Amino acid sequence: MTEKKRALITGITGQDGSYLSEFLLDKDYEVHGIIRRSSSFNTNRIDHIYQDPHNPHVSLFLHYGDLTDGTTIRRILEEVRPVEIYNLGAQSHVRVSFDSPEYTVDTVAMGALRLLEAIRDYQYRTGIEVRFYQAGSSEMFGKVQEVPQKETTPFYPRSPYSCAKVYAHWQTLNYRESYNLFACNGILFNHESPRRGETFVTRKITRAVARIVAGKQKKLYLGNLDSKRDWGYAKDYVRAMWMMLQQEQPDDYVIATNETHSIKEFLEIAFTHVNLNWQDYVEFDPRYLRPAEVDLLIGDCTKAKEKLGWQPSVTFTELVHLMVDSDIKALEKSNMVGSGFD
Ligand code: NAP
Ligand code: G4F
Repeated sequence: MTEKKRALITGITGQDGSYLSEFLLDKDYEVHGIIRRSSSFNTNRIDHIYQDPHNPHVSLFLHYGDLTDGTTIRRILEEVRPVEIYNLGAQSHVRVSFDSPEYTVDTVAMGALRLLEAIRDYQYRTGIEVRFYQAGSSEMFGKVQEVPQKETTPFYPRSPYSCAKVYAHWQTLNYRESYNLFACNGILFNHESPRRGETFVTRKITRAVARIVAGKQKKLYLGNLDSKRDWGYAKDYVRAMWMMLQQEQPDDYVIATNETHSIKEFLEIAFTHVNLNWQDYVEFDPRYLRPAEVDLLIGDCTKAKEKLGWQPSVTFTELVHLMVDSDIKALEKSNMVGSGFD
């Protein structure tokens, strides 16, 4: 019997980590994920794929660790011996990165460096060829230099988060060139899903729509409604991560839909879907403004289409509808079991 391919995922409990795990398990990988110790459960996005470690045929394993803790990362690498590593772990909220810049940079920039250093030593000592994926972001393009943004567009980061992502991007490229590491940067534009964190604008809106329909919320407080984003579906985007690591040569790719929409357009589609008018519910709260904003993101994913054969499968309207429908269903379900959270 041939051995299963082993993949290690940082950020496995996040939106992308959960979809990527499902994707890799379907492809018969043995999947290992790093989770943070938390005083309350933080595995709700992967509970449905959790496997009892006592089962001899288990193929999903969880390890306690943190990107700020290099010793543990090295130990996990030695134990797991992965051939593919996906670095998805991050303090990924742009607004929060202005409040906690040191922690954000430690996780996002230094975390990537710690991982790259550990891989360099591990690969050198064992001779195992590791393939590394770095979760880069369209936020790195920041202040508009060119539209649409592609792999060659200059970066102009506008937050502690995106400055840290730029650092991780260049280190990844540097390790590829210096140590012959098979390392790829994905430059992913915003991607959403029913598993999107509740404080990102899309999920905040779709969750509020569900709660307003159920009579549990009266107002939705938001910041800047004029910024524009290129929003895709997270399940499509994790497929692209895997595709990058299956190529003959490592490279960097923009993953996007080539469309851009404002927050107002998102609101319009989400509220109209339940026959409501968003202007009746949305109020401005300056708390949600950022010291510096990214006004316009729209990606050109021609390279990914041509070289990877990747393309998005869900349209903007379909994405908004599926998120609203999912939040309505989730709320109905939680009412049925009598959750005490409302
Ligand atoms: P997410 O839902 O916020 O998940 C982030 C993950 O990182 C969670 O598993 C979180 O653990 C973990 N994490 C946070 N701090 C950590 C630390 N110090 N050490 C180890 N793990 C830590 O993010 P996502 O949307 O899935 O995004 C995945 C990656 O892609 C991130 O790096 C993000 O910056 C990047 N990205 C996302 C998008 C997007 O639109 N979604 C676009 C471009 C790039 P807990 O569950 O315990 O908090
Ligand atoms: O949903 P957001 O917080 O996402 P943002 O800042 O675009 O970042 C996300 O996408 C990046 C890829 O481009 C990732 F790298 C990053 O990790 C994250 O996943 O905000 C989107 C827009 C912003 O312009 C923000 O100012 O929505 C605006 N907005 C308006 N009101 C709000 C709110 N954003 C949030 N989070 N909350 C609001 O109340």
